[in-house]
Amino acid sequence: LFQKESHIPLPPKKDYDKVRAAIEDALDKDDYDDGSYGPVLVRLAWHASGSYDKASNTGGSNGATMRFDPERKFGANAGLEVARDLLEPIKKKFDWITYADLWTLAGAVAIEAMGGPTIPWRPGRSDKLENEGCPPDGRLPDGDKGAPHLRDIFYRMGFNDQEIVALSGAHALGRCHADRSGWINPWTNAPTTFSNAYFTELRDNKWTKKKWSGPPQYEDPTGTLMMLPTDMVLIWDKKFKPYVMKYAQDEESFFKDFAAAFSRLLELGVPFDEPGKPAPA
Ligand code: CCH
Repeated sequence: LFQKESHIPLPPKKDYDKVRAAIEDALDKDDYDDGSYGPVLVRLAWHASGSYDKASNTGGSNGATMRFDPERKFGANAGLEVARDLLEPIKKKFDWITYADLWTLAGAVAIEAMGGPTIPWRPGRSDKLENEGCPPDGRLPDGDKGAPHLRDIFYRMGFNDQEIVALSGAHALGRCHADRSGWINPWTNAPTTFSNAYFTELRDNKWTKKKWSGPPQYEDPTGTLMMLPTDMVLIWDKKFKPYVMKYAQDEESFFKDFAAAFSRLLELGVPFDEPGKPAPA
């Protein structure tokens, strides 16, 4: 009996710190974009989660349905295969973690590694099968729309105006890619550093409509930085603007509010055993 038992494999120890370390190791690469995969990992975590609809309790990070058609082919998700492919060897190595947990953890780890706040994160998401269904297209925001659209999209997830502005501060990171969204350029001069620079740029820079044949975007006087129409809305709308001014002035309050909102975003629709309490590893 003793011998027989010794052949039963032990269940893997779920060491999330090892996964965190592997994600951190994969972040920096000199010849990719601005030198880091961090921004695109944050975008993957956001797009996996931002499909949530509170009324029907559908969509969200649980399920990792972006592995499948049609969701992986949604226009909004163009380019996110870069992030999913980067994480694939980590998923192979730590095969006990679900894609849904891995993608959201990668977003949290990336924010932290780029100098941002600690993002409360806990495991507990499961992966759906291919035939279990993707959320419908059109649940993520379109950059060329106005304030009503932003509110429709984020209120549907259960966020308020303050949280919309806080979450938008993630555009301190990364850039637009002509071949992914049609837009070009980064929002800030330090796109691999998490900071309140998105808000200081919105507040302090002079933004004018770019004259080109591409989709509508705004540029600073040097033409190197950009804002989407939905970014400009945050200083044009009288209810959004006070939060832009607050976060531009006070980075600590931005970090605190961003961490809370981003953590909640990653958990939308996830059926944790004990709401509010970390699930056991
Ligand atoms: Fe975003 N985002 N985002 N975004 N986004 C893009 C890139 C990033 C919108 C549109 C775009 C959030 C909110 C919005 C990131 C995080 C967040 C791009 C360029 C578009 C377009 C894609 C490309 O070409 O590669 C719109 C509209 C909204 C409305 O609210 C929120 C919320 C978050 C996270 C909390 C990050 C990070 C990037 C950079 C990705 C990269 O690859 O550099």
